[in-house]
Amino acid sequence: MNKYLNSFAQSILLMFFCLSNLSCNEQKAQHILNTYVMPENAGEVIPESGSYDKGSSITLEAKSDNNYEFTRWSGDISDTSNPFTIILNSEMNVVAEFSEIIVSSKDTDGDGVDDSKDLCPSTPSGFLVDESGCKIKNEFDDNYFLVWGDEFSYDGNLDNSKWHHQVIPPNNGSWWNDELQHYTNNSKNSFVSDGTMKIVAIKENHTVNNSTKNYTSARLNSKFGFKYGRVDVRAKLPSTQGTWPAIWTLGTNINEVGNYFGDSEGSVGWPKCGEIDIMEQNGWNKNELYGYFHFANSQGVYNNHGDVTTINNASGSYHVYSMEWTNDKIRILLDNNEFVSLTNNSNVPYDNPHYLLLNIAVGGNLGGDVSSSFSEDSMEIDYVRVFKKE
Ligand SMILES: [Ca+2]
Repeated sequence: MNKYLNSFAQSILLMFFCLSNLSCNEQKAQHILNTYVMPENAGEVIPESGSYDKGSSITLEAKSDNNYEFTRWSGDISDTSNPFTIILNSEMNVVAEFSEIIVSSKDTDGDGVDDSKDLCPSTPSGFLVDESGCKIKNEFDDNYFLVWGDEFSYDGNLDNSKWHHQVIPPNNGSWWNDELQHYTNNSKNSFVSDGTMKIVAIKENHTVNNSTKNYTSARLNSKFGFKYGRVDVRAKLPSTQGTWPAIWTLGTNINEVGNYFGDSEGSVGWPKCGEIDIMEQNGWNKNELYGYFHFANSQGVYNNHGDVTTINNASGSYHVYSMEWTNDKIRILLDNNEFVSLTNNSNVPYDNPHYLLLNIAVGGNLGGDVSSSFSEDSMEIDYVRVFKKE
């Protein structure tokens, strides 16, 4: 109470004093200080803009927000000190300039994840990583990590950086095995939607180099070659009589015209290049699945080895079709259960890189008679993944 009275009394006294003395008005004169921040939202200046007594000594402090640092004062002052003290003898405009902090980027293991975020900073080259920079483990076998794949988490045409369409019939205007289709790169024969890739066989006439076929389909090559590893493909198969879907590999050294690798990795031809059929389904019994090896033995003579297993509801539900390939064994698996294997030794040609093929043939040796009611049918692929051991 006393303090308030004292203060009130002082104000009254000062008022009388000032009424009789011009210099008092000069002492009470104020000036405006305007403070600005550049760029906006980079930080703040303390104190804020306002009116202050003429001649005031004001200490300005620039405070930066995250990702910015103070660089200099500009406007009516020019200095780099912070805090900085001014004497307010006139209206002043002061700008606090900030600059964005660029975190020095370094990716020591070259996996695409900056060291500052990389929880696994020494990933060997060739392995794909998650957002923490760590290898992606195979869901069935802890020894394998992802090196290539397509999750089909996009819409429209296939990812051109990963897939090649084989469209040139290599066998005098036809494909092999008396098949009835041409393969096209038309988007109605292969496309991605709703998280899966579709290969669609269609009953329609199509002509390539004066050769007309009554069905179209797609035959894809991975633009990725690999030696040894594990392949997992999760897929639903077609159900119509006469369709012959396949998930398989060939040596990149095949000399077949129109395949992605051409003769860039040798041209030994088939069967010397080696073939691994991870999944084939015939056209007449959709509850049977083939896993097969076709190859030339050490004398260059054609040979094969394989087996058939039973599959239930291959068109109505997804199954995982897999192959594990090491320098001493190749295993073929359905839903992670091995049903055929081949010893890999000098008698078989399985120590060269292979590429993946995905296709539906129509008719032919393993397609058989095509249903008269066939109009179109598809293979739906949820993912294709290739893994390697570290
Ligand atoms: Ca890294």
